[in-house]
Amino acid sequence: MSTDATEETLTDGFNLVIDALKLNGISTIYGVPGIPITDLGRLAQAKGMRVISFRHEQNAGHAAAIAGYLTQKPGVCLTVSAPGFLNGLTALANATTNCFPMILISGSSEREIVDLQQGDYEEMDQLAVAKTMCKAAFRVLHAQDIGIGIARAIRAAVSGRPGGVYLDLPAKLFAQTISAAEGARSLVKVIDPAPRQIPAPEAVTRALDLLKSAERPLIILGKGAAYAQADDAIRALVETSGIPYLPMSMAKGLLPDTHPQSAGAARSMVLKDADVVMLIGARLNWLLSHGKGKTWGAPGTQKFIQIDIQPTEMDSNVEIRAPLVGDIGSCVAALLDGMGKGWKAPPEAWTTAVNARRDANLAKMAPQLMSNANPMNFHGALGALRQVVKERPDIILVNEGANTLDFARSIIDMYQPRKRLDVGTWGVMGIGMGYAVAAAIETGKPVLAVEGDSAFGFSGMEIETICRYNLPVCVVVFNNNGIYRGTDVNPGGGSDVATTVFVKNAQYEMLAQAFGGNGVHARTPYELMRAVNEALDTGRPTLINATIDERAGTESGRIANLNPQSALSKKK
Ligand code: ADP
Ligand code: TPW
Ligand code: MG
Repeated sequence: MSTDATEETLTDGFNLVIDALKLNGISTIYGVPGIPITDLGRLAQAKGMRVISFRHEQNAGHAAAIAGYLTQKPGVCLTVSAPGFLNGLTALANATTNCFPMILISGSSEREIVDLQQGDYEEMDQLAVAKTMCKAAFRVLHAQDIGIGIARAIRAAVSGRPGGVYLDLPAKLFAQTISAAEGARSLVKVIDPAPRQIPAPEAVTRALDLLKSAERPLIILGKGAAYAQADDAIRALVETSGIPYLPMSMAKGLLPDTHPQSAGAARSMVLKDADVVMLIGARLNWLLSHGKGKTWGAPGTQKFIQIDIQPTEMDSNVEIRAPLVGDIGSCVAALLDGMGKGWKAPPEAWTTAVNARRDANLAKMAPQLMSNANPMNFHGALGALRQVVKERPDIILVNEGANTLDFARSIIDMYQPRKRLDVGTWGVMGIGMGYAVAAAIETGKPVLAVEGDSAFGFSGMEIETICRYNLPVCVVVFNNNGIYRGTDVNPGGGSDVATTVFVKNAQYEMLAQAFGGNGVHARTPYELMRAVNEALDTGRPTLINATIDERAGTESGRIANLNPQSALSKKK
């Protein structure tokens, strides 16, 4: 910039984008550089932002999404045009599906050329493509509008039901100059980006009346409840009400899994037998069998109360008798208020039965967790990791895979809110390393990523990113030689291996060694526990290749029922 007093001081698109983000408290960008955004990343670094460069945009996008989940501020992912944009899009769509706030900022080619389809470098009508896959999509054409564009993107991402937002910034925008004074005036600091939404008093009364009438009430906590950061109020509601609660996967730890009211290990029983179910930030989607069918009680015997910020979520699958629309913090506070002093705990017959079932199921599992089978099975390996998390309740657990996911979810107890990050609503593979990187960066806590060998492969190259930034991430690859298990044979009898089988006994630990990290091979639960503890003590990037019996898993883990049956597999 010129120091000549006669010349007006100018700013440009690059500076305005960064100034607008910083003004709104966004201090980290996850992305992959290239035309036209290389200088944007450089300048962001120069101006004190943290810019984390990945090896693939999908992983940067997943990082941004989980940063949004953990902080309630939209995570920002920055990508180049067309192919980079498309690589980031899976993460944007996944964030929207999971109700995580993120903004995908993508450079794009020149509108005039794109719209006439004249074959620009990385030409694509990105805005049109993105629109169908996110909550909102905007394009900024003039430097004067950058402040408004970013303000709109932030508000759209975090207000109401959070989700993914696309922001299209054409190459030409970055070099546009305007006077620095006008630029400064054009920036917007978003006031109250996610306003509280107070529930109607009559809706609160309706919910309380229904809850009072229950003989076998149940509370289900979902990841919306974890996102809301109303931890104390939720705990107070559960404890004041005395009602058994069931945490959905990412809501584990909102109250410690060892809480006396946890019905986590009595899931089948409570879903079937409860007469009134209160959902807090959980949707009645496939993960809850849509609120009907054989997982649930007889049709018409169960009544639902649902707390959600999204009014159209009500009655999405079954009738909601008491919809409570508002933000979870406000709704839970209103319920607590209404319960007052005269609240009566649910009938003891119910709570005793739930606790008995839970304790029996836990007792049944306990000896399996001590398994010293060699090679390890899932219970033996996860029994060791369960102990690690028990001793270090503030570490963050990232988890993906099929068997590796399902077993870890039920075996590893969580003790604190928002410590379990997993495949979420889509059951998507590939979130692992992106989530691990962002969790370490955003929280400063050590991260333990428990990964199926297939799951790990979707983002495995980011082990270099983890080493490059020297992050306290310990990745454990549950190596059972394949997808679900390693024992399938090619039904055609040819020389190709079966579609679910990988190279046998792959040495995943060497991937970490290649980039200066610590690579370890663990064959027993003891070796696994020792290696994980060392990684978490030293904070050194570590990859542990944990050999799991290739016969141990089951097809699709616990959701085999969702597989359409082919004639081939019926024969088996
Ligand atoms: P899970 O997969 O854990 O069951 P879902 O992702 O299905 O959870 O549900 C999360 C729900 O939480 C969504 O319907 C979303 O609208 C809602 N939600 C997210 N944040 C809030 C909030 N602050 N207040 C109220 N509802 C929220
Ligand atoms: C983006 C389908 C679901 S689970 C899984 C795949 C490929 C891997 C299971 O094997 P893994 O775990 O990770 O080794 P384990 O313990 O059972 O052996 N593509 C995407 N998402 C999904 N969900 C799939 C494919 C899938
Ligand atoms: Mg596997």
